[in-house]
Amino acid sequence: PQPIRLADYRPPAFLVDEVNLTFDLQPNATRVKARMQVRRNGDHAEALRFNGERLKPISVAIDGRTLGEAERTIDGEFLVIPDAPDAFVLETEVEIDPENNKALDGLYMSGGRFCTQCEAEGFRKITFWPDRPDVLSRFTVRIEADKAFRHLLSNGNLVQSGDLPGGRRFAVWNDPFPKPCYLFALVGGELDVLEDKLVTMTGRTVDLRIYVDPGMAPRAAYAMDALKRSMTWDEEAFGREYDLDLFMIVAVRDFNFGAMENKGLNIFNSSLLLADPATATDMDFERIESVVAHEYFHNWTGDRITCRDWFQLCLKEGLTVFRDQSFSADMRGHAVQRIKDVKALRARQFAEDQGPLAHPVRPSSYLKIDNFYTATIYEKGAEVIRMLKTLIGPDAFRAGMDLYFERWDGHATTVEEFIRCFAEASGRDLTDFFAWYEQAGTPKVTLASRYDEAARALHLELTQATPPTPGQPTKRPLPIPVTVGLLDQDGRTQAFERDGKAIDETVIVLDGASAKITLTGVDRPPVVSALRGFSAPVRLESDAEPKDRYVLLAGDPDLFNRWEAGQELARALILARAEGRPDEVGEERYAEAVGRALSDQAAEPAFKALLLALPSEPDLALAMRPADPGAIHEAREALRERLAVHLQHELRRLHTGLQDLGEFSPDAAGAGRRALRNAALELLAANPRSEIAEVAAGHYAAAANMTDAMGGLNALMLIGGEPFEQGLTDFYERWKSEPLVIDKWFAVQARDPSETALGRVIGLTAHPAFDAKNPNRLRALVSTFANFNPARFHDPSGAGYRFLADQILAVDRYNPMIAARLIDALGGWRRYTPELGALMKAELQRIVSTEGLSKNVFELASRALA
Ligand code: HT7
Ligand code: ZN
Repeated sequence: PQPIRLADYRPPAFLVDEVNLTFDLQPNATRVKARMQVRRNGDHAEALRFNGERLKPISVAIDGRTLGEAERTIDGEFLVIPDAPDAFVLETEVEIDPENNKALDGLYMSGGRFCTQCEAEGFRKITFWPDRPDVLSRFTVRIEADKAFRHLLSNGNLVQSGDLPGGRRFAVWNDPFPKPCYLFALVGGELDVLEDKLVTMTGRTVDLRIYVDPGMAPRAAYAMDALKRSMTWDEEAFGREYDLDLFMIVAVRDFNFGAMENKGLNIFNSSLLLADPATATDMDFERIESVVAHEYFHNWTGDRITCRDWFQLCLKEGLTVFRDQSFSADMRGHAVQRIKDVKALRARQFAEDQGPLAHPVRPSSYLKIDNFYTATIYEKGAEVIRMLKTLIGPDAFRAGMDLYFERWDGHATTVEEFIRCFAEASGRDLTDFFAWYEQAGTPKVTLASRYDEAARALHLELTQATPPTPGQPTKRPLPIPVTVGLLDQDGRTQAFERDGKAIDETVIVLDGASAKITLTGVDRPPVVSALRGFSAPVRLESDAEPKDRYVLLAGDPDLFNRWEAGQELARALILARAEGRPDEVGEERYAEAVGRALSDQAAEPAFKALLLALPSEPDLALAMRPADPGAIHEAREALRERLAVHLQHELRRLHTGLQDLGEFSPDAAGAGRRALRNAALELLAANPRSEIAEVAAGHYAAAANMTDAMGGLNALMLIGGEPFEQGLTDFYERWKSEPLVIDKWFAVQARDPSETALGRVIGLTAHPAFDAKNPNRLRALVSTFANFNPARFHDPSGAGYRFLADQILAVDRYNPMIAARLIDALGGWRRYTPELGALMKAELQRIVSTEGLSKNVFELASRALA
């Protein structure tokens, strides 16, 4: 297959200004008629080539005249009309089979309902169309279906609806805003609806509707609340008002991704929409809040202003993640949110950057764009915007955003044009900054410091280097904002001077390979707190000693760095043990420091819960060369046991004292208390004393909400044996009719690090409740096992890898997008011990040599081997 390259971009040869679509919905034979106003774009004589995949053509007509076979051809995945006029009406009719569409891309059926997913290239599976984001059209959509499909929905405003003869219904929708076809949506089925209203900043009333499975409307209440808060926040933070009179969200059970921002009709994976305290955990509530916000924010950053081509994906995704992270920080607390965002970035994006699939935030070629919905585009894309704000300041940033909205509203544009708005608004030359979009890899920043007591000066030397990534052997320096503050040896904030001004904190911009900076007025020997708030997506290596990190852990006013100091100490302890090196940090001292942090009355429970969690095994594997997951697991468990024994009284006190007595609230304060209580229990589970099993079983049995039930079941899983088996049986019996809860039941077993877990996971693929065609269920078992159970996935026999490869090959036959997402776990094979790496590589080779492989899986597996 030939790659698509950014350098080959050409404007579309034909545009479609208006389209009338008519859907006659039938599960196995849906008819789609399209009546398009088409015009030639520019002075050229090219043939018209519209995309079309898996379509059964019925007819093609131009200006009312049906074209004969010789006048139009179906060339592979294109409808080709060699002699099209300059402006004309093109009418097509095709037939499609939604019920047998298990790729969940285009028009398909989920739970007996029709629904669509068109990003990135699904619309071509619905009708012939120039399926690219720079063709913007006004859509009018008529839907006809059997009356059993009571709700017939599409984008925009409802123009008309009613009954038809023969027990059928119809609805006509018009969307006044021109949009690319990837934002088209249609839903047809029997649904319940939760309704509300919101008055916007200019006093307009918007109707809000969330459509869900019958009986589930009460579980949409939290999503509705999150939606209203998002709409108001976007007005306050970015001056953006909603533009239609109606905003709809539909929940579906079978969905390849989290959610989709179709104009005025968002479609959500039900796991990211439905929640009540009995069935959803605090983490579910938190994710629902952030995804509802994310999809809503796309209305301006994605829908009103869209991407010129798919290489510009970060233009909408990185920016919208930045916006949803800012929203969540305002809702739930800045420090805790930042720590969670950075944990996710390191777990997913840093790992991507260290492997064969490393790519820039704006890639320059691809085979299947579906493979590029990556952590680099999303999370690193958001980090780049965060740095931009740090570099030019909040006022110039807001002015740049205002300019972007004003200049590009209603258009498809590029990252260059986006950055140009900030250059103009700030008066700064951002040419060098652009390299953040074009260069892959995580820069390593080294910091060396020297204190001159006599001169009261601190000399800092910063250097940067980015390791080579596939296709980019040499790297240039990037502008890296490094936020720095100073403490004294007693942990008190220490003021200093820079350019003659007294300050507590400063941003040093490292924009060459190295830089030397002197901070003056430093009265006492300092402890340097660098990269505060994780001011850039880099790996920082400083010459700080363990004693400095203890000072930071005890009292850095920058809570991100306070947490980071604890993580670095723990990482050093675990890796020293895993690699058989002497411990320079002191397990006892570390345990005491954590104990002191836990009893700090001023710190929030949510923050303490984060402090208590040791770096994850995948995180540790990134820091060990070659990585030995078995040794990491044992070393981490040893430290957990040490902490559990050392802190047992404090942990028991927290576990008892934080019990929820009042009514459940999903807010940050309530969630923080539960997080700390469950983190205490998780650590207690590492204490080998048997009575812990009783505490965990009691916790599970007494749980009044899903967060605590899962906290209890998780602790029982870590303890293992009969109490865990009893918990699993009880949980299944209680929740077997709730698919989203049963996903959790599969996932907790997939995370079990005990030796019998792989056999159990393989056995679960034959469980009557396992359905590999449902992406949520498949992810719960297979993806959780491969990505979150390193000790068992990396079994020295290679059986874990074989299991994953078998699953990938089986799923690829009907859902290539989901199969391709599973490749990641094998992609980092070069980072592991030679024995493990060889076994992983062998499975990748088995995958690429399989006949009939999809482009999606072929692209990722072959790049992983290259
Ligand atoms: N923009 C949406 C991306 C998406 C998607 C991409 C590929 C295949 C299926 C998909 N479903 C949704 C989601 C978002 O980032 O908001
Ligand atoms: Zn998005």
